[in-house]
Amino acid sequence: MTWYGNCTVAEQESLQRVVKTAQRIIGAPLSALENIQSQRTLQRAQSSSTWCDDGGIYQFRVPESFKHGAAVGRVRATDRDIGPNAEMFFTIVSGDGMDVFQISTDKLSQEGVVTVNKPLDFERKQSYTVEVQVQNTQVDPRFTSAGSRDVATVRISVEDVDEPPHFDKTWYQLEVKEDAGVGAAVGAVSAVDPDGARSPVKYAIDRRTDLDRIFNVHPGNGSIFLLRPIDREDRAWHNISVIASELSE
Ligand SMILES: [Ca+2]
Ligand SMILES: [Ca+2]
Ligand SMILES: [Ca+2]
Repeated sequence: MTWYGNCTVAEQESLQRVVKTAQRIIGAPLSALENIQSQRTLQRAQSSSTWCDDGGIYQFRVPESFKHGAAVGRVRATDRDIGPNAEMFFTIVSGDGMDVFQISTDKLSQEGVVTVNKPLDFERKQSYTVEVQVQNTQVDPRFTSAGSRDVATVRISVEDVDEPPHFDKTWYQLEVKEDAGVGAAVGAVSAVDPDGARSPVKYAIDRRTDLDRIFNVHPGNGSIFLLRPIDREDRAWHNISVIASELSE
């Protein structure tokens, strides 16, 4: 599921080091070296439109059930420097998944870790794109224009998960007169399968919450009715749970 690509970023510092070394060795004036450097920067800028090996695009897949904080994938940028000059950090700078996903930087591996930030729902949106920027944590201000940062596209496909039915309310308050006879309707509950298949739903009373078997529910339509006579003076409130489950083919 995780795709690793090799990307190139921030070779500017190493170039700077080469320039300085060259200056030391050949004693050339800095202006001439800066000229060479800017030419090389230009060449790099022209050739760096492909950030990652795979056309600058990362492709991740994530099940819609993944919650906040779950890792979706990692992006990696390479830097020819070592030590503090190679330290980088990743940010999401744009894209329709900007709020839905976050990126953090793994300090050990220097990789960007894309994680879920907001709930996913395959039935609502199946793919997102984000632009990820990587930059060095320590940047020489003379070289901020090019080479010290780069951007890659990350496409994230949301995968379908078979989800359980959802009730349209988290709780229902129903009323029934104490003189209602056995078989009288008390009310109804309703749950639907959020998946595209819209599998039929079957209802049942959680018998642990109705040990006296006073209520029953129609398995097909969620209507709740009395199985036994009730007496308000004996008991004014009954708290029962209804279980909705999916009928899979
Ligand atoms: Ca869903
Ligand atoms: Ca689903
Ligand atoms: Ca389902």
